[in-house]
Amino acid sequence: EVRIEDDRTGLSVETLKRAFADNLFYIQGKFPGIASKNDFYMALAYTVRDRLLRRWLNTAETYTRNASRTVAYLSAEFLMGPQLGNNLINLGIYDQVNQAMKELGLDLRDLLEEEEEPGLGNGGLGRLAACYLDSLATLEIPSLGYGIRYEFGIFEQDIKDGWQVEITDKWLSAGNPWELPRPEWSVEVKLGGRTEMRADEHGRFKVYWLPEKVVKGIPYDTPILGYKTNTANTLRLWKAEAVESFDFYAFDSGDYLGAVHQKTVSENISKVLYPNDNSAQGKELRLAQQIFFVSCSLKDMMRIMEQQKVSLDQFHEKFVIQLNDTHPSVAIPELMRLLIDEHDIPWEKAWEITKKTFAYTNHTLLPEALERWPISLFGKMLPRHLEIIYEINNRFLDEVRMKFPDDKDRLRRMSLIDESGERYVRMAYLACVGSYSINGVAALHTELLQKDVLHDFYEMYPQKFNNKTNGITPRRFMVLSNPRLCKLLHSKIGDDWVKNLYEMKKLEAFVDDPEFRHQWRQMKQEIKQDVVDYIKETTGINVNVNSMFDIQAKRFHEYKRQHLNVLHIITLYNRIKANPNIDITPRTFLFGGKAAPGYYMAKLIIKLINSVGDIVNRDPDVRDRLKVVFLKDFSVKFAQRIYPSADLSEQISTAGKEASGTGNMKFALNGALTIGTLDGANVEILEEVGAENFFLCGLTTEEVYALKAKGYKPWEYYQKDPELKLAIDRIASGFFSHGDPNLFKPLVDHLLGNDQYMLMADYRSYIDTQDRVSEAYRDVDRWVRMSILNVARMGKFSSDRSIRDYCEDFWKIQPVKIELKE
Ligand code: 26Y
Repeated sequence: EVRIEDDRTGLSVETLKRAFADNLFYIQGKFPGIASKNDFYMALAYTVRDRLLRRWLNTAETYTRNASRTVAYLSAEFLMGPQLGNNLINLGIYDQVNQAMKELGLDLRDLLEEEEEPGLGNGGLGRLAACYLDSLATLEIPSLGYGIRYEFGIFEQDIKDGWQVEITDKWLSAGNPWELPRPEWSVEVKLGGRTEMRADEHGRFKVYWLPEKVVKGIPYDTPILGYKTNTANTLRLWKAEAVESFDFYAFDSGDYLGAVHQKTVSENISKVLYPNDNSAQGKELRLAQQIFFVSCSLKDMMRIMEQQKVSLDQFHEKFVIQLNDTHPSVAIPELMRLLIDEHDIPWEKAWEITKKTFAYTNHTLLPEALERWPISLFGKMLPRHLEIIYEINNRFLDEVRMKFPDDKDRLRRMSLIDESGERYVRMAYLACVGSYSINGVAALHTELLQKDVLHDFYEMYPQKFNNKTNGITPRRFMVLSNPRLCKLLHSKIGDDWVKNLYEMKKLEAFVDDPEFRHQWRQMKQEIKQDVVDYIKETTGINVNVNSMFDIQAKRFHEYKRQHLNVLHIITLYNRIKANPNIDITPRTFLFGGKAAPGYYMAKLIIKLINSVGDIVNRDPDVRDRLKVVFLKDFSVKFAQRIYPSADLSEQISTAGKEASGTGNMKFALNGALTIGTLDGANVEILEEVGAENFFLCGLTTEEVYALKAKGYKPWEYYQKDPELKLAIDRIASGFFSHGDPNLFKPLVDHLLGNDQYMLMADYRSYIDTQDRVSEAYRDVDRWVRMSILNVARMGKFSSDRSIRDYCEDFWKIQPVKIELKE
């Protein structure tokens, strides 16, 4: 039988080869003899994109026809990672494409490596948004991701002389085959100026906003394919451009250069991702970014409603808007403004709609990460929004007075305006008042929000609060990133777990099978060998494949305590120096992660790791039993390579500081054991895998609070623990800094002075637990069992579970099946 396949949709190896050659010729304009690796990558990417477009259009058509209820996920960050491999997995054509490339003399893995990833996020929060898009599409939930198309994503990290150096991330320079610009859906956003009260054409008084500036937002759409479904949802990112007509004034007056300058100013809005995570800076451009993408997105939703003939009164029925932290929370006054000023809906009605539309996810307990905007800055850029916020606040404080009469202090505490010094708008409070749901991202985190950071709001609106423990997508963080483990799993339990991670439980049946355990260990060795080769290639460092891979990969922040890990390394080193023949479990310490460019202490910790590595890696006494490697430029692409190789996952934040963590889940799902504190989702991981399969250390949140309350004296711990004292003294003496005692002095002073994150208090417990880890690792059989049980019990941490919970608990959205049609 001869089957003729369409070159743009066919999935056979022959058709894929033909389509690939066609795209190389007609899109890239190259023949194989002169094509670069990037040309080949692009040709393949377009070949895959063609195969996705029908799903995408069928999905859009179905949603439009049904006017389906839709989640709009608003996020300033989407840390998507490379798209090609994920699309191959989700389309189910990885093997065919692999074969097609092989027959053309190309290596698919090389082409996958070629992709420049869109690093449009800092870390956890941005990556969570990306995992959620994957799950929404896989669960066939109508949804749109809305964000900013930053021209420069998170900086690239280089290490020079042990220090972090930042390089601009020009991710678009080779072109982006995954996006489609949609200029016909551009919108305009007003900024600055003033408001004025005037009568409209009917003689009614209305507020008019006379902006100083208007910028244009152009949407760029990226398809988000579900895993083995026909659903392809959309990620819509906004690029800022100048509005032509607005430059006319300048042209008229002959100020051509002035007009061109204005154009650059407008385009600056989507120029670069702010590289801070968990610390708000209150910068004007950042507020401009927020209102820009939020206003574009709300107007886009209104356009969609108009197209589907849904009345604006029904906004909250057509859309639920999930706010990914407070970064998009100016959507609350912006929706009010659009409804009241631009669509003549009365305040009460507009407020009812608004309150039923928004849901707010909080991602942090750190006070410095809570966004507050100085009133002066806010009013200058968003004069109308400030008026609306004042009105919301007046009405809200009346409500508080009703519920809690004669409680002046409560009013002061809860006001949306902080009036304790310079006046600020408190964005988290605005989000609480304007949303019908407020959630934390792990059970402990939600509990702490209710008890502490948002306690007053919990008393005011207890019914709004709920927990949604984070999750990760097993498609990217298992199927794509760990083919070896998947193959082994497939031979024992099939692959139902890809869509239902609880199915992983079936693995438990094999834990007593010695042959299976042997295969498990074999597999891990092979993965580690790949990483050993990679490290040799990129750093020149020789790593022992039999050593324990002890990995801490995450953003650098003092609360995450990478320096506690360093104190452990130094302690082991000191033990070797004191007794060179000591019997020690060989370890390789791997670090990865970026520090915010302005965060001095975090950068100093990176320098410390590299300095300790320089000494430890070269000391002949160590005899290769310890290695310290800093892997630069940690990214999604890199994460996928590194998670599968871990034996031990470091999750050692000060209890009460890490909202959830998601790296903890990625490591455990790939068979690493965790050493961790009772913080964030660690608590739930421990509960799932069992305390006997988890290395718990450190103070609990209550103990941290209690110790702070009674007066914490870090210096006493240092004095009382000889190993701790020796470790600190080594740093302070200049031993790791060519004899310079000043280099790490700020760090040492911090630790012995106030030690905000309580490393001194947790040191002993951490070291003792690490000693138990070392002991356990020597018992290969026991370790493998624990590893298997960790993987088997990770069902809860699929982002599919998280998204199902969101859908059922408060989004109230049902799946919509997509039929494939021409
Ligand atoms: C205000 C601005 C500077 C800012 C920018 C980025 C503030 C915070 C952030 C990012 C925060 C973040 O990534 N938080 C992490 O969110 C993850 C997903 O919920 C959690 O797992 C993780 O514990 C939390 O630190």
